Amino acid sequence: MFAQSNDWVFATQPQGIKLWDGDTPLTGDISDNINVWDAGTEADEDFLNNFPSTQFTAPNQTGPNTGTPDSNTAFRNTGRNIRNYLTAYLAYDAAAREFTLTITKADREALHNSGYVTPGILVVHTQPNALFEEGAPVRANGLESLAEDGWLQAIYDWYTETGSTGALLRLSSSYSVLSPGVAYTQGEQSPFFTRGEAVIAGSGLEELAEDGNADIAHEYLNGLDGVTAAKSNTGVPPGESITFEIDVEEGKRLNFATMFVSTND
Ligand SMILES: [Ca+2]
Ligand SMILES: [Ca+2]
Ligand SMILES: [Ca+2]
Repeated sequence: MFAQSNDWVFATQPQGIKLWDGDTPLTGDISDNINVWDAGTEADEDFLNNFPSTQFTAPNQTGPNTGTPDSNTAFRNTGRNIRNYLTAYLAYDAAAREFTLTITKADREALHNSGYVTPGILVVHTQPNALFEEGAPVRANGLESLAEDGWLQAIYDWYTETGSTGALLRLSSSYSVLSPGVAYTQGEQSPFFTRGEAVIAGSGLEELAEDGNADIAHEYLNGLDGVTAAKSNTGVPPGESITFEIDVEEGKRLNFATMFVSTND
């Protein structure tokens, strides 16, 4: 959040910053990837020119989430020059395999509203709009209280919420449903697929991989000598689990397959 404002936040484009170009990490000044956004949750007062007259900016307001609703609820780019507010620098330590993001507040001492940069949240994701969608109202993910009050806990709790089995509910691959799956016992070699080779015709792997249909694979595997298969009839929503029961001969190996649903195959 840009304090002192009503609901301005500093953030990248909704799709985030691409950290890798092939094997090359992104490093250096990344300020141009960051915008000054209006969250669209609270009407702007004239905080840049007459801060003392504002009633609902943090910290002039009497409490959090206090102010007139924004007549434009779209999360939108103010078009302001980010370098008048902050600069951002990304470094990469190849030995430790760690990125470090350093945000430095601009020198605004000569300006009426010198402002400050509140605590913030950083997420790693594969989604196009992980934190917000440009042009749409903010979602109920805690971003409003970060934008209006510089309060971090709600958005942090939302992104780190876990399901009943401890898996993260948000972001990255944990967001995708897993299809009904098939579990099976085998000898040394998988009867279902061989790495580097085409899918076996009639094995049901194509239907499983593309459509989340485990029935054909289940029937195919149970028809093979020395293989026992079990299937689930339901998929797995984020944070939940499925259980297979399968009888295993001594010395056999266990294998399973399920579709990562938000993919082609
Ligand atoms: Ca606003
Ligand atoms: Ca306010
Ligand atoms: Ca509000």
